[in-house]
Amino acid sequence: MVSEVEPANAGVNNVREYDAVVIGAGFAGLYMLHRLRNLGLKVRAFEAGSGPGGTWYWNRYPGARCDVVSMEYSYQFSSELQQEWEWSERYATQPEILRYVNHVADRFDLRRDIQFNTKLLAAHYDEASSRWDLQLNSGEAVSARFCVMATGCLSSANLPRIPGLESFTGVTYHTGHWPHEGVDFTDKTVGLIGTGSSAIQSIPLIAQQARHLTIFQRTASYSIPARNAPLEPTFVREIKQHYDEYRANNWRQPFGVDFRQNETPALKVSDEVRTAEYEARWQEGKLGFLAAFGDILIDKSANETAAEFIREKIRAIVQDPGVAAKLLPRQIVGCKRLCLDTGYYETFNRANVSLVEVSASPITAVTPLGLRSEEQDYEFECLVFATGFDAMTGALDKIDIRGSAGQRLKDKWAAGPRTYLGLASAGFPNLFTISGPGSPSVLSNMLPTIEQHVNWITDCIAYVLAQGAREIDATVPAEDEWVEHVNQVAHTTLYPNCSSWYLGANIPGKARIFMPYIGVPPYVEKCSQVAAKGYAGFAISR
Ligand code: N01
Repeated sequence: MVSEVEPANAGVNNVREYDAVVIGAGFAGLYMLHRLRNLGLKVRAFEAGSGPGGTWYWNRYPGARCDVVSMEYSYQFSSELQQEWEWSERYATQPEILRYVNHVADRFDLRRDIQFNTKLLAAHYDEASSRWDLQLNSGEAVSARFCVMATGCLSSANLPRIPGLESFTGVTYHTGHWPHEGVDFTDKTVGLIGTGSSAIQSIPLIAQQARHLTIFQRTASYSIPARNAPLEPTFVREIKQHYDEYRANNWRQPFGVDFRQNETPALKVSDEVRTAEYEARWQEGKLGFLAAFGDILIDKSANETAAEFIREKIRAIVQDPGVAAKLLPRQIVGCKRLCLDTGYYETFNRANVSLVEVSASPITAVTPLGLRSEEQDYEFECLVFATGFDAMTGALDKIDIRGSAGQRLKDKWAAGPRTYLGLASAGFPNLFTISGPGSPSVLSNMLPTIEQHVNWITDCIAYVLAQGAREIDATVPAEDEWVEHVNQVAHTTLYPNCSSWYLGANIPGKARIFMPYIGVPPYVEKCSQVAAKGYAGFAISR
């Protein structure tokens, strides 16, 4: 078996050697580099983009903004950084988040150890040396003892394979790979496929510029008004004075965000009380709408009360009853990610916007002038794909990762990703994933849980080195038990009940397995216990 596998750096001279490499320089990669460097290791990070930022570097579409409030969506490892950085809005825009990322890269002098414009093509584990051999798209070869994948959960764009795509004579865009110089849609006719978060944020702004915007909707989404506003200095001062308590409180919340979780069941209160609670949360403008009652994500009848409240709002906002009817979502609210918007439903009252339901009449082809559905042809000059990502596994799948005995990660994960804690996968020693499948990741406030992963990995590597050990690898029984547990927890909720990217259902042929772990506090507790027990569930070899 081993002899069949070509080392990733075979035939290349001048292999650069590191103690650790970090793949990606988004929020996860930057902090990982910082921690490993402070451990005294020789570390190098490789990043495909020309600058740091990961998802915030690539997703530059109009209206791109975080859906977690900025005072929470920020690093907490440095109290000085936390105190000195000033967010300007309740929900930060992509340009502001990118400025923050660049500030962090400069403040902690990280750039000197990052190689930009560089993609990892292959990573092969050499059992004889217990090192990872890496092949980069620059032609360079690198060897490292530890390899940390900070490749992001939503970084591999999903471009649907619609026949005729190359024949389109206009310009195409994907929200996840937006041109850095921006796009001026003034006076253009535009077609846009998708109605997820990226579409819901960009549609109102594109509609303000375009001569006509045609939106192709396969599944109507639930969205809550963001009620974004400039941050009040007194509010910021108050949080900064008590930032540690604020963060500590968030760590106790199910999703690691302050959603004011109410444990009362939705059907245990009167209709008036229930509607008043939904109304208060609709006015508040946070994803915490779903925390209004304790059973919204557990019980279908409870869920329907929240779903119907949002449908009622849509009927009230959208003036044309026919268009409103098309915009009414029918699936369980929350089992696809809830969206936050600024004027999304209102945009359908504009004369220059039309909505096409592709669920009723699927898109069959891209034509030179636009799109063809089963019923008719549509023409436009620009075509925007707001079609999402091959989430959680897509970025790793694109790299030829081979562990012990030449096993490919892609093959191992063919029936769904298998990890221990979302941090490691058995048979891939000394390789860690930040926000990997099987960890809370996308069902948490990403920044804190990234930090939790980075801190755990740093402590783990320090432990392995202190033991004078050669390698650390998740054991198969521990991994099997964890995968089973992730699945069991998911099935106590309504999350697996619709065709979401959490399940891989948006990618044709992808295994349908619920990927994120639900529950930040028990997850953090489990990781701490594993570490306290000398990395229980891992095999450490000398
Ligand atoms: O992607 P999505 P996204 N024909 O997968 C449709 C985060 N995020 O980029 O639902 C026709 O949600 C697809 O239809 P359907 C956030 O976690 C955060 O919008 O599969 N339609 C869907 O409508 C979010 O959840 C923020 O039936 C097709 C859309 O395209 C995640 O990223 C902002 C199609 C894709 O929606 C992904 O969001 C943006 C086809 N062949 C993103 N293929 C904030 O922080 C796909 N679709 C606010």
